Amino acid sequence: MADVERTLFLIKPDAVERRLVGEIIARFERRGFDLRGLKLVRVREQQAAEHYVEHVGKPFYPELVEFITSGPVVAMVIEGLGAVAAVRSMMGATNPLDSAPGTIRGDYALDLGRNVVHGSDSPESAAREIAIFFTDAELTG
Ligand code: D4T
Repeated sequence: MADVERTLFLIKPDAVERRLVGEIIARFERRGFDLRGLKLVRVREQQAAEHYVEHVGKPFYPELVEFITSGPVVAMVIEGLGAVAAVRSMMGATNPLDSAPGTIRGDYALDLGRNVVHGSDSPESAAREIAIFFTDAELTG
């Protein structure tokens, strides 16, 4: 049996601008996940740098930071059985051209640089990333 996990999930500026927030959150609620944190934020440069620390120095890093700081983002903590892997599978492959239909990216995206959502890739990443976006007092349950 999988463990109950928490994962950090971001609805990126492209999806907020396209008014996809409700549709995306509904998918996780229908699947049976619980929301433990939820807010609309403007990501600061410092937060973006912490969040994308593994990509520092890569050619696409400047665009990555510019994009995630370009407009409001919905930050969420999603909790449930096997949440880290299940949320990743609901997101689809990083490059939307490889994302299966029925996944979030497979249904809503084409462009790798504007790929709609982010989800933590391991329980360790989740703990690190949740702390970048939420204080303990902002999380319920
Ligand atoms: P995020 O972090 O946005 O959920 O994406 P993934 O976890 O699925 O993928 P990632 O960390 O490898 O990439 C982070 C982010 O960088 C963009 N990107 C990635 C890009 O613009 N060009 C590239 O060549 C790669 C590999 C897309 C997602």
